[in-house]
Amino acid sequence: MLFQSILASASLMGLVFAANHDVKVGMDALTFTPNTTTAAAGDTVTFHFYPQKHNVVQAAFASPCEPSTSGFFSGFVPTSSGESMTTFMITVNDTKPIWFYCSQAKHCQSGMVGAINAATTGNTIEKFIAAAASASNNTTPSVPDGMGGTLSAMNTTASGTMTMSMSSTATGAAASATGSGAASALEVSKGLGFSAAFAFLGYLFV
Ligand SMILES: [Cu+2]
Repeated sequence: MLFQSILASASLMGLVFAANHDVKVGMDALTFTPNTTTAAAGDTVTFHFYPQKHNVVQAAFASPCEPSTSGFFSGFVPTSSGESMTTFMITVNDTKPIWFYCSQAKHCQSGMVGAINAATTGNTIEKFIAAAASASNNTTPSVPDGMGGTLSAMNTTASGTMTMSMSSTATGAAASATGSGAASALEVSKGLGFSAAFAFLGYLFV
């Protein structure tokens, strides 16, 4: 697939040093698939969205269906059928657990939660799911779409040529991380660098 070859090209150019991990959002009913991901510092996690309308919101372990301070937020990514062209990518700064949920309707309470680098004892994904089930609210953050990460869109034209466009609404304000797993200013700027690199590569491929 061209996207992989673009990533490979970027890697050859020395721009990408880390692995990416894909998470499907709503592909299997109200779930993240997989709902736990093990990632190294510097890795990226890319969320892919399925019908009907989901999002990804960063939470703290202690409050599963509430946005964490300075956490990431994809915004709602609707798609009527199949995978959306829009993806949301975050960068993992360290191996501390990162918790997230979908704030649509009662999806969080229904088990639409997930984690990166969750512990296997103590604060486990199972405990997070259980806590989410009894949360009284499911809250959508009042921050811009794409906060703390990078929203991107891939489109396939009739000729089969894939073009890419990327944007990021992450700002310096978004990057005032508290160590809860939110992307730092450095990582956000790195993400913007990737976007620029992709734009450049996209130009080469068109
Ligand atoms: Cu959802």
